[in-house]
Amino acid sequence: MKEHLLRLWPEQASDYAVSVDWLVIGFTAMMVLFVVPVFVALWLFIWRYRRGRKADRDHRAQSNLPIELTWIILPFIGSLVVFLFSARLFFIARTPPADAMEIQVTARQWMWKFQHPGGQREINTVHVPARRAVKLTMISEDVIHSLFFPALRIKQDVLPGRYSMLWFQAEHSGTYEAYCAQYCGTDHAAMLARLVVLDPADYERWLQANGTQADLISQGETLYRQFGCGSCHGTASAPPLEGLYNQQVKLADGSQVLADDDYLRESIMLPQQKLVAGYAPIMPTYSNLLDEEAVQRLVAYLRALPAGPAKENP
Ligand code: HEC
Ligand SMILES: [Cu+2]
Repeated sequence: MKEHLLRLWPEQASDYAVSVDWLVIGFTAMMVLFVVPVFVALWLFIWRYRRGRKADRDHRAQSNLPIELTWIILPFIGSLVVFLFSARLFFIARTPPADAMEIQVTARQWMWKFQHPGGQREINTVHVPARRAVKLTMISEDVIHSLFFPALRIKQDVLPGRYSMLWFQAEHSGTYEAYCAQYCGTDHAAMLARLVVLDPADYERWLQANGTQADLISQGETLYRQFGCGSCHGTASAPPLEGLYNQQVKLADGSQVLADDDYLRESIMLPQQKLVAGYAPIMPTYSNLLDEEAVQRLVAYLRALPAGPAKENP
């Protein structure tokens, strides 16, 4: 961690953080350029036309086209540059690379829980590899929280009932702070977490040392068996789940939805909410049997189910 003469900013742990800082600096500089001439002119006129001063107050309309064009066009271009730069950053922040490593995050009063693809679980600390895109799929078990990584310059609300996403690629190994940035009750201020960025080899070692019996997908498979999902799915009374992920689903009310993470989650937690066309509303509600972490495992399992041989109704 570098020492700075003047620590105005938190450390920069990613290239994205560097870009965000340039945006802030550039925008501030532009605002100074806009504001300083206005205030200089303001004080000049206040001085020149103060009461009692014998100044020429004969105001004839004049115009100077080149000057007017300059003060319209230059700020316009400047604003456009800032807009394009920030639009680009926004776009980057909303589009995780397809090969990003996915970590599941569950927030609750007042802690952060993390699940790795290999099944490793952590509370209030998350280990990630450096120089690798990491995508966080986040949900809350109670109220709205917000996960904020100052060193990465990213922050996102974590909502109950719906997944939200953050992604980043940390460049330097180190330990960075994370905060809950949404007031969420008595111990909100203590809802802190640590982001530990490890060099890829160290991360592999960490995974090994914290290895689990089963990765997230097989943990999901176990739940699938435990909760008897297969007693209906796999028979004619329930839709097949193989290859369902990212497909369009026809609903009983005639509409269509994309079977994304949120849809899979909702289908398990509140199956009557969106009924699949052609099936009876017999699926039990699992919202009081499964917590969000278990649902994340089930969703990971359902996503991994390969599209089986096109099944005719047996
Ligand atoms: C009693 C039978 C039954 C059980 C048990 C059951 N389901 Fe279902 N499931 C259904 C039926 C019927 C539908 C279609 C109607 C609907 O959407 O509710 C369905 C729909 C779904 C869908 C949406 C499918 C689609 O094509 O869009 C998912 C996902 C799902 N179930 C997952 C599960 C999981 C995971 C479990 C176990 C935790 C489970 N189900 C247990 C009967 C069941
Ligand atoms: Cu919180």
